Order: sequence, then C-alpha cells, then structure tokens
Amino acid sequence: MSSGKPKPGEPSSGKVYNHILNEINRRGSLYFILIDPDKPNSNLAKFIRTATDCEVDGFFIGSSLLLSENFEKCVKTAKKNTDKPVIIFPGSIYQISKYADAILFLSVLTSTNTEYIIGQQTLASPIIFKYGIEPISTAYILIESGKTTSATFISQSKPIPRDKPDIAIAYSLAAQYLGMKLIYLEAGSGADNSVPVEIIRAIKNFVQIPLIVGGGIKNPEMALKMSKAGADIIVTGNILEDIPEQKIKGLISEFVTAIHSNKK
Ligand code: 1GP
Repeated sequence: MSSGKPKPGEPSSGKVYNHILNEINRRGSLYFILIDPDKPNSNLAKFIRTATDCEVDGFFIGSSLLLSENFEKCVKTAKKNTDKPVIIFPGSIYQISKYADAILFLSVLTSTNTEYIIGQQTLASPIIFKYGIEPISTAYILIESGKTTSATFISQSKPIPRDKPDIAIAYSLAAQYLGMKLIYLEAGSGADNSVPVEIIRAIKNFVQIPLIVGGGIKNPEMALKMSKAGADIIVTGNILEDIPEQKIKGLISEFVTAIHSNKK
C-alpha cells in the first residue's frame, strides 16, 4: 500500500483502518504476522518478502518489553520489503516510529493500573500527532491462558477467566460504546492456551467492530476454527520463529490458505 500519510497535525485519514475493513469484507478473515523486535532475525528482509509473496495481509511490530534497540530498524526493514500494512503494536511509549503505516492505539482494558489504560497513551499522543501516524483506537483485552504471560505481567492485567464469556462480552461492548475501532483479544505470546473459540463466538454475537485474536496459536487448523468462530484477524508470532528456515514459507502459506478459506 502507498504511504500518503496525513501531514503532521492533520486529523488521521483512517486510510489503513479503511483498508483493513475492505480487506475483511473481501477476504472474510485476515492473517497478520507479529514481528518481535527483540527476537534476532538475521534475515528479516527475506522473511517479510516471503510472507508478502504468500499473501499475508499485514504485519504488526512490537513487544511487551523492549530490550534491544532494533525497533525502528525492524519497522524500516518491513516497510522496504512489503506493500502490506506495517502497523505498530506497541508495548510502551518507546515503540513509536514515523516509518510505520499506522499504530494500534491500545488501551489495556483489563489492566488494573491507569498507566496502561490512559497514562502511556497520553504521553504518546503528541508524538503520534507530530509524526502524523494513523492511530487506530484498539481495546486490548487479555484472556487467561494457563500461565502469567509477559503481556499480563507488564500491563498489570487481571485477565478474563476462560470460562466467563459474559465478562468478555461486557468488556467488548464497553469498547464499542467508547467508540474504539478494533478489539484485540490476547492470550499472550507463547500462551499455553489460546483464546477459547467460545469466547470469540460469544463476542461476535454482540459487537460489530473487527475482532483480532492472538497468542498461542499453534497451527492453521486452530486458526481456521477461530476464523469460523468470528475472528476477523488472526495473529501469530512464535510459531514462525521456532521452525527451521526452509519450513517457513510452507507454514505461512498453510496459515494464509486456512484463514482465507473462511469467506463469511
Ligand atoms: C499476538 O502475542 C501474540 O497477539 C503472538 O502470540 O507468539 O504466541 O503467536 P504468539
């Protein structure tokens, strides 16, 4: 996709968000890959090109923690090697780059600390304004997944119990009523258990805004089940970092085929 960012200070065009909505309409469900700037990938450029050739729908870049200085380099490399949206999925105010197409403007609704609900967002806003990056208002909702994940620990969240879809529905409705544009249901990177399909299905009966689901998704079959339950965007991270290089292309293609097969 071409850049065409609004000039600093102009209201966001909503271009990337509209692209996502159009693609959801066209494809049914979308597949995004999470790039963790802290995980060394000597051949990130090649990885991004391979994923783009396999028709992945976009890339998120971010991490709960940021231990390396690679963040901006990752964003630039991704932008250089794909025409798909490159969107920041920030763990903190230190993850903002003017080279990205957009930023998920996350509020961690399950956090018990206002710092992660509105504090970091307040500090980030003037920078986002100055850079003219498109902010996409996103409710970040953590679901209990068997162990304390980095996302839960860092954001000081009280994750929603796996057997309480009603609570997940209530949070999601609140996000929609607050005018948020996306809901991100997170089990946490490397989670033992991914978000239950029952929770995805329950939320989709109540809210209209797109639903992103990520954390602990281990294979294309699982992704397809989530897509059929109503997930609009499926995200994987670890699974593609943990396999030999020669298997990456095949696995990305399998995820793309499975997720795109579910035209609603
Ligand atoms: C995206 O945090 C996830 O929401 C990524 O999780 O690394 O377990 O795929 P995995």
